[in-house]
Amino acid sequence: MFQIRPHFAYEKVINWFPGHMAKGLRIISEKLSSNVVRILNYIIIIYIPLSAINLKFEEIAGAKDRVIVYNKTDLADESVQEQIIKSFAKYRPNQRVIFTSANVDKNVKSIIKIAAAKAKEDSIQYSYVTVMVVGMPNVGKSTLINSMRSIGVHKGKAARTGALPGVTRSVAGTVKVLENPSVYLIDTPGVMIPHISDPINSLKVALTGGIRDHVADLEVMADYLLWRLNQFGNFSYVEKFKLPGPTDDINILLQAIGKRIGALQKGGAVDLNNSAMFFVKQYRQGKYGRYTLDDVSPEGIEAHFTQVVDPVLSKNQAKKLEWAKKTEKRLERWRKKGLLKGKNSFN
Ligand SMILES: Nc1nc2c(ncn2[C@@H]2O[C@H](COP(=O)(O)OP(=O)(O)OP(=O)(O)O)[C@@H](O)[C@H]2O)c(=O)[nH]1
Ligand SMILES: [Mg+2]
Repeated sequence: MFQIRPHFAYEKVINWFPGHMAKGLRIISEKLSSNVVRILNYIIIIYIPLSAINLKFEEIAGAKDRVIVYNKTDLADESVQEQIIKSFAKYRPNQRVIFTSANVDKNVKSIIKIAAAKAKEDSIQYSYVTVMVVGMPNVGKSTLINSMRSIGVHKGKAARTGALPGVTRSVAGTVKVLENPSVYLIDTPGVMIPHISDPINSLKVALTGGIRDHVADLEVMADYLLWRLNQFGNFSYVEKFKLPGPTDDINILLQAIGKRIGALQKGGAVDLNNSAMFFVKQYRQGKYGRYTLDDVSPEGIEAHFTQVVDPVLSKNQAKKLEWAKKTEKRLERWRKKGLLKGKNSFN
């Protein structure tokens, strides 16, 4: 009889942090700490609304005014939006949350309005506002910039986009998306969580296209996808690939996919990697319905904020304070020894 595995066993963490991300993160941090950037547009892909929160951005953004944009709403379960709004109202009351489908310009105008309001609010000091767009790879940052530009100043594409993660390689120059008041955007390379700790979270990021496929294992991604579809009671793959019934065995499904699409090796054996890629790609295009892979029940979201996000942020905050104290003590010692003249400068 068909039975679903009670747990998905996966121990390996998929890490992907090429050099351009480290460099990008450093430049993002520098620009945020200067006064160049006044709003942070933080894009999160909606079908992993919690796993795609990169705490590195939270850490470096500090108190900077920010808009949380949940993009690709066309691919996720819409009922999740209400729960996300409620949770942000509770745990992050100062952060605005917007839901978009940047590829079809849906709800993008509201982000331009927020930026324009900020520029007007600060008009005595500034006559423009610069918004930096950050987020994990492949969430739609560059697409959103093009969409804002098309809506705001009716101009064509300024940023390169693509279906693979890692298309934008460096922090770009400013792109004007509105006149009077002037609103400028800065595109940035997608940055993965530097040391992702939960193997399943890393698998979800890979499955939803945040990690290059060659870094992750496509057959494991396909297996996880099958397991989740079975959990959701979505057995549409049975008819699609002419199986006798639902299965919890990825090998059975990949064999059927390979035969159906002709993904065969020289001797006639099924090419499992190509079959897995086909299955995963179809999922990314929304061909298996609109599912959200994180636990977005009120308890699930609460656990994420209180047990994952807040402890990491307060730990980092504590580290920064400790470091500042140590530096102050060291400076004091040097001052006493007469090595420092004014507050911080050497003799
Ligand atoms: N279905 C859907 N696809 C989208 C949406 N927004 C962007 N995309 C697609 O997602 C892919 C990635 O978009 P990009 O704008 O290049 O993503 P990015 O965040 O700039 O990616 P990196 O530069 O690699 O970090 C492209 O194929 C876009 O067409 C959306 O709202 N819905
Ligand atoms: Mg990009």
